[in-house]
Amino acid sequence: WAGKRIWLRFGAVNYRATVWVNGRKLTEWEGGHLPFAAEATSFLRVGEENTLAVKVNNLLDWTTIPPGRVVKPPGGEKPRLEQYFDFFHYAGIHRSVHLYATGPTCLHDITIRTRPMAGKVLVSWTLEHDGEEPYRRRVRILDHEEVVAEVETAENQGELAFGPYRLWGPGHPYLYRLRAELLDGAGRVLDSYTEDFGIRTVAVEGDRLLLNGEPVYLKGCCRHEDFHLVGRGLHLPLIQKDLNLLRWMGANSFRTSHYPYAEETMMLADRLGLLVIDECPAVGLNAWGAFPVFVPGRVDEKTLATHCRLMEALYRRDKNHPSVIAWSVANEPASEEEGAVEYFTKVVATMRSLDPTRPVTFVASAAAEQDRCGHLVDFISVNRYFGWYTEEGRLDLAAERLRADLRRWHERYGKPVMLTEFGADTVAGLHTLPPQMFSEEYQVEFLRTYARVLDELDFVVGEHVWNLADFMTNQSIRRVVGNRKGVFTRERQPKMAAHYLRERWTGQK
Ligand code: BDP
Repeated sequence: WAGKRIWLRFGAVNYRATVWVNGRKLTEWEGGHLPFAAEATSFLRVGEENTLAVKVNNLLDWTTIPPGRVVKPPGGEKPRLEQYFDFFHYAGIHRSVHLYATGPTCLHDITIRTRPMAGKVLVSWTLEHDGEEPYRRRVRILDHEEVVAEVETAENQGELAFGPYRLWGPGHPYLYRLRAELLDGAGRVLDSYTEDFGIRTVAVEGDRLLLNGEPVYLKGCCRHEDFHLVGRGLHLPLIQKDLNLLRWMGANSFRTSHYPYAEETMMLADRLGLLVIDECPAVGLNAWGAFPVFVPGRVDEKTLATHCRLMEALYRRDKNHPSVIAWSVANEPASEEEGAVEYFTKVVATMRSLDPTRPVTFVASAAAEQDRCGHLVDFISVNRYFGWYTEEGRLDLAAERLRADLRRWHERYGKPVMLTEFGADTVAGLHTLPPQMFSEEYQVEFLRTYARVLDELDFVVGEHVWNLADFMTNQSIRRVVGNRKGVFTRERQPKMAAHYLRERWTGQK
């Protein structure tokens, strides 16, 4: 470590973090699910014991993403945190903390974009570095150990071409590697980094979502980072287990509801060929309207700035993953409100200026005729609970409502529609005939009913069941120890619905 630059990197701390090294403040960060790093060289004493202290604060307010607020009840009761989302608000250091060393000149970031053409692919790359100006950069593309393209240049960006090449996609998750090196005048390597990438295109055309030019239908479940033994703490076997369960059911995709997942999840999705709608942590915007983030004529600039900053952090972290096929900029914002248009015009524009290569969506809960923001996005995403929160127990009515509702979205915007959530709370082991709410039979009938409707509508481009597994929430009369809409239990054992989905999805194209 001696003579090197030493850095500290936190994978995620929920929600605010202040970091001290040997009693001196090193850095602070706000945003619960994304990484941050700082150089600690001058704070550390190499070869001695050092003290690292982290203060974590999970309070939310109207400028945080997600928003929330501390309510002080009259009469001297303890203040409590009011949250506008349906998952347990775990506080703490949720992901790995790394201490690492670099030379004085080091790579900070790599951006890789691919443009597949007939017979060859163009790979454009951009490097960011820190410290002294290196003499040259060497960039190589590796297919396993074989170098298929190489350049040495004084520039921080360039393009490499090679061919033939293999496309990335579900069923053929072929990955290449780009190795970037910073060189000094004598050709010595000052720093190097190797990043995986895949070659694939994604586009929206008419009523279709296209992957590598072919229509793709998204089948899968939303998840939560949640497990009875570790809460939201990073647990690598759980990530492997969850993605294996998705594949066991024949799923090809998931959404990172309602916040960015661990980087390891994204890496595994690349390797397994799963498609990901990558969601930023903006859940519950304007939900209760007590301190609205947007009202006609006024948008809370501080919230908007946090929102855009976190989307940029998400983009920077996840931009090179072939698995990421779309960005979701929010879950269930009040898109029916007039102020939402100004707010989301800015949010979507920010995302597009960062990344012109991927479709952008937000996940709606409003009725199609009331929504005001669908024109801003590339495809429509909607969450629906007919037959659960409304039309309770009436799956015949639920089917009618769903059909009419999805048609209205399509008629209104003429864009593909994705059903991003649908599900029914189910207590594992509870059986009823005829099927009644909360029973395993009802969950299967609920999913089957929705599937029938979706299969009739050719503008629907995917279905994500809510949820892969049961997860913890705050206590409420609506929750039987957490949200039970999992098709697996919180311990990851299947309910009947998991077998039903496996039958549906493995039998489908
Ligand atoms: C949806 C939310 C999701 C909830 C789900 C439910 O997007 O976070 O957990 O409802 O109520 O509206 O189960």
